[in-house]
Amino acid sequence: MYMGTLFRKILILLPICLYSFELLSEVHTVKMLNQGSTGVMVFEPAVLKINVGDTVTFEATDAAHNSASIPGMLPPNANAWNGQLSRDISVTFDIPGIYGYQCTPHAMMAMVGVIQVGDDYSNLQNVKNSAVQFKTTFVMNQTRLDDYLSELN
Ligand SMILES: [Cu+2]
Repeated sequence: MYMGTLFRKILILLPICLYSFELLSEVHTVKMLNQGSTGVMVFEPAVLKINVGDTVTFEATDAAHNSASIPGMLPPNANAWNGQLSRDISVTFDIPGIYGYQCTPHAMMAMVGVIQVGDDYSNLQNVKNSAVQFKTTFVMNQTRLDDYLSELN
């Protein structure tokens, strides 16, 4: 009798617990744009702070863009990603730290973005070091990546 009641309570509570857990992780959208509020060839928002376990959908709002992680701008053990041109891609971030990413065909136009996952700054200096080299390839918007990184503090 008692066990039966307890079992029924668990059956009732279990989906509620699973549902609550799901609510904790969010899905964020970053648009890939020819023209944004801060200039041409931009991710919007280009600087994003999210919680561990959140997902970011890079939305192919305008065509001919992609989202790809930049080697040297990932936390240790984090997975790289490399989206296809003109396609949405969703990335779930389970490892905290700073992530730098680019639109591959427009990297030279400083079409880059930064995501901070959790409150972890441990690889920020590594990302900044990589940025010094990376931004030498920019033919415009030379300060963009530095500006984005300076927003993380
Ligand atoms: Cu692009």
